[in-house]
Amino acid sequence: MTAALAASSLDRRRFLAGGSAMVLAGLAGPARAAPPLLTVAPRILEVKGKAAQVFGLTGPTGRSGVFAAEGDRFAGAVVNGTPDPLIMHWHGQIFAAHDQDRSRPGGGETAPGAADQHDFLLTPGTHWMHSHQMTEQRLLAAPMVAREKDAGDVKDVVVMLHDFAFRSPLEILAELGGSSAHGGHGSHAAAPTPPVVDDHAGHGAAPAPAPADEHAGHGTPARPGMPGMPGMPGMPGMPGMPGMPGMMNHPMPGMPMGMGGMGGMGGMAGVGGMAMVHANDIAYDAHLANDRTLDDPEVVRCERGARVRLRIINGATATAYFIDTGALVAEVVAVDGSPCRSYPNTIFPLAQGQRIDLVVTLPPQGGAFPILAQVEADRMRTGIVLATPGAAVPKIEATAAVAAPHTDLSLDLAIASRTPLAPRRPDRMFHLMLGEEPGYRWTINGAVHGEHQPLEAKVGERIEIMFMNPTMMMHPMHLHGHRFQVVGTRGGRFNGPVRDTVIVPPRTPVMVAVDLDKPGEWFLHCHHLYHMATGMMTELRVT
Ligand SMILES: [Cu+2]
Repeated sequence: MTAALAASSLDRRRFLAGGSAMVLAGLAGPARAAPPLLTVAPRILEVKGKAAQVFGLTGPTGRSGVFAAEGDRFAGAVVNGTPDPLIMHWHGQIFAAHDQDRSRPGGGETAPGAADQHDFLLTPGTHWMHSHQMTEQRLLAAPMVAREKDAGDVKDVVVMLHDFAFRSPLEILAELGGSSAHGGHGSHAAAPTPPVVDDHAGHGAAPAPAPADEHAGHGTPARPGMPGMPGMPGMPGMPGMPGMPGMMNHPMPGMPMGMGGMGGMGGMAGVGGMAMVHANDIAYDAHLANDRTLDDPEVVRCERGARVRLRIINGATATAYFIDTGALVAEVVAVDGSPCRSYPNTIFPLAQGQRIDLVVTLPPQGGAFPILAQVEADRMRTGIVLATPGAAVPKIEATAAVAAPHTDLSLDLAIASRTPLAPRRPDRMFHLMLGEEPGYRWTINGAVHGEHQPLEAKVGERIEIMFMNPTMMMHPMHLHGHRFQVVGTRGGRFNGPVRDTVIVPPRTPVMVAVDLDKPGEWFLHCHHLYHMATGMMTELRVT
């Protein structure tokens, strides 16, 4: 069904009378009787047999998030039914004007119990919404999909991935040794009662000291294959050393793309006491696909021979996955909601914030086909199952036999956009050096958010941003309100996909190009929640 969401009352009646699954039905216009577009509220989710308090974003029909059609508008009220001020980000919604982006710098919180009005054209494709606060860890995220007019005769299956912990986000942050003082958006932990920290102001209230256990420090959750890293900055007992930046996070102006001869990437890279490339600095209790673990996965019944478009969203806060379609060869048709030239494979990296649309065809003989998401550099996984009617669904272990590799730019190098930027010289070039400082402080150009120097540019300009990452972790870098094209890496320029979130692997330069088409102050940040909360965020000011 395609209908403008700012629909006529006739349309609205039709939707309501028909019990349509259209999430946005009944939300057009100022009619007081109209139900909210979305209600954000606490809910109880059972994970591994244990109840947890998380959040849900529910439309009038009870469905999570938004599933609409190209041409529809996001028009109506978003109600904050949580006990904390709420800052929502419409991730991938490039038609949301600056003042519709509640996560803009200095932007608007919605008070508890209050309603927030929106009206913007939905961006076609697979996008999502999430809080720009620590509550994202508590599943305050949902799909925001506008089905493309040319999507064709495929069955849409939306898969939302999450990393899940019973601990509160502030407890996790304390384990890491970090403080959210520089997150810019407060640290509303929204912990179950009693709240861990009442920090609505969000400016400087440091969490409790890290418990002295094996999880303290950073990068060292006790996990097989991940040895402790003595001497690593940020270990317990190693206080912050202001004015004494670590040797590997010193801004190095003019550093060439080869990253100063630091050589090969990936694998173990211990160099003279430097840390090794690593991922997964938080020990999660579970990984979820559509709220479920592989103990009891969602089983989506599909006809034999059916064509299925998987719309997979990595809503995890600190985990990148590899999507594994197993026996089904998948055609990637879009990344981050932007169409790309079809590329077949069975394994696809997906970092925090990214989306991937994969088309698979079930065989005529039918069967059960797990679609898995395995944590990078680890064996843990989650997923759903596509199964034809009557097909038995086998038990799938939540731990794979072999650890996945680290994510890298390989997918971006393999696919090309269907909507690339026009050839043009950039008007401005920015170099952003990603950095890590002792005490779990993550920086851009040597500064945490709040001490940052905004990037300044003009409407109508083409800018290029070169990310350089001498740290030992991958950073999924996300720009609000825009799409960029991935255009360069160590090997030089290439014509990569159009995205809004790009993997910047350790010691690998990545360049993106953006056409600036609207004014505003737009965040540019790492989509690892705890990197963002401890400083890895800047802003792009477009005037
Ligand atoms: Cu990061």
